[in-house]
Amino acid sequence: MTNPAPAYTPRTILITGASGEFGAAFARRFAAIGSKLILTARDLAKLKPLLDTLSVPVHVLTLDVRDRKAVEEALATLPAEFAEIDLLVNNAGLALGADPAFKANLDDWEVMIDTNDKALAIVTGLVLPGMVARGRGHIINLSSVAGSYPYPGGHVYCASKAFVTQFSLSLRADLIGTGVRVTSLEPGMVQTGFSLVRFKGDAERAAKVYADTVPLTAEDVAESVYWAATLPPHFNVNRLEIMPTTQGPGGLAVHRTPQV
Ligand code: 8X3
Repeated sequence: MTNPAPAYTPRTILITGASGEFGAAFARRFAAIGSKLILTARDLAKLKPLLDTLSVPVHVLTLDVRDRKAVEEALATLPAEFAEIDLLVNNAGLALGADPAFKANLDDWEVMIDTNDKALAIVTGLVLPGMVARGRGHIINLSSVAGSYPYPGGHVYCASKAFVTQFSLSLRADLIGTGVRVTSLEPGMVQTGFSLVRFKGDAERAAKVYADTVPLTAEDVAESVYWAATLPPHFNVNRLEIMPTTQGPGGLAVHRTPQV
């Protein structure tokens, strides 16, 4: 059985952080419906395996999304056939460290804020005017359940994702009547290299996060992005929170001091 054509097909899609597992899964999902792809990655070599599998037109931007000047130049000089971005997937982001805030590495905090928030806002700010001028477009921001549910060791990562969600919702307020859609996508546990990055290469610690349970996969998240992006243009998904069935909120902690 062939899949029915989606109600809406974004023709040109910009995906940031495309060399990671999320980015690759998103790229493949949209390549399957023939969308043209603009992919950003810091390291071209890491993007190569994905590029080898794609049979749609692809424009690669080898840059760090935290480098505002590089992003400005790259977006201002897109080839004509890629210049009209229908869908921006702000995917670049990371968690670094999970120690308590009072033991955290401040460099990690800066990198998370610069990548998850500053870069996401700048890329959005650069792409939005064109979308508004064309009267169509969609921005899907990769937030997280961490933006809604704080947890020990989450501090700046959780806060950075709360920014993404609130930024997305605020954009909706400004974009009413423009035809431009915005979605905050908020996944829970997904088995990717996320934890290996968070724990700085400690594979044993990273593996424990996913041990003895059934996490979501990057393809599951890609399916959510695809769903929101291919709905008919009158239908906006404001927030989409997804989790594995094996995950749920853990409640509030109470410190108790035994009375003597
Ligand atoms: C990733 C989800 O729960 O590891 O954003 O913070 S969680």
